[in-house]
Amino acid sequence: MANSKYEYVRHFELADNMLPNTWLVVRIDGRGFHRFSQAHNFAKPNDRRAIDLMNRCAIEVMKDIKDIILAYGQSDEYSFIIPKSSTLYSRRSSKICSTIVSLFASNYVMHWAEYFGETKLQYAPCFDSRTVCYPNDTVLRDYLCWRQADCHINNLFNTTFWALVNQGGLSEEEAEKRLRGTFSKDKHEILFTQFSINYNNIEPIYKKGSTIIRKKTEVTSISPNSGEEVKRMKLVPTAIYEDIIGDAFWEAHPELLK
Ligand code: DGT
Ligand code: MG
Ligand code: MG
Repeated sequence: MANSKYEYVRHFELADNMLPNTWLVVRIDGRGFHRFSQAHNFAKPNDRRAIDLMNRCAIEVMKDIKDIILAYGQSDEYSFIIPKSSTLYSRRSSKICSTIVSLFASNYVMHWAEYFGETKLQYAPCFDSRTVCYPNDTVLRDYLCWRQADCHINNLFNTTFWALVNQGGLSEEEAEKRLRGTFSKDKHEILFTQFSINYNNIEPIYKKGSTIIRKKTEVTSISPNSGEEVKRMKLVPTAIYEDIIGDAFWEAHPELLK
């Protein structure tokens, strides 16, 4: 078909291909989740249903978009890591991040009731997204360290804050004031001496956030021909709650940075 006289408008679209041979990271973040968490009565400081739903969405995204090798999530955010060698959508930034965030949000709505049961979804949740490229393995690891350290700092603060309010009888303003200027060790101390909480014993999912990797897993399916059970090994996106700042995680998964 001949080009229409209107087709020149195509040239107003700018190319946004990300640099070759760099790590691509797509981070999505819930829009206004301060309000969203209140509207849906999220437990404080952490709502396990909300975390499990976020993890489920990330797993569904990874099942669909095979280029993603790892995802890391905490609070209302998730980061998806795409390797240097990937040519996904010709590395077009907006194509990649809009596809990932849209898939994530639709899964969030689709699976909401499985995690929240009788608590009805009050309004449509929304997530923003961005694509960033990182030039080498060190910067990529530093990026993930930054997000996990953020999880740790916020979780320690929130755990102490809500202990002071819920168990210590302080108002939110008083708790805020009590914690102003305190260091990590002071919060550990408050938790331990005032509330007999040993922060080290808090579940790793809250302290470390969630990392999704493709784990070799035995899966059973029914052969369409024979009707018999067939067992085979498959790479299945699976949530783990480990430290990803130290070297141990990366040494245990050398395939990630190869
Ligand atoms: P934004 O991202 O600029 O649109 O604004 P927000 O409100 O989403 O703020 P953000 O992303 O900095 O912080 C995440 C909010 O979500 C924060 O207010 C705490 C809340 N949130 C996330 N997970 C939980 C949870 O498990 N329990 C509770 N109670 N709140 C949570
Ligand atoms: Mg947010
Ligand atoms: Mg956030």
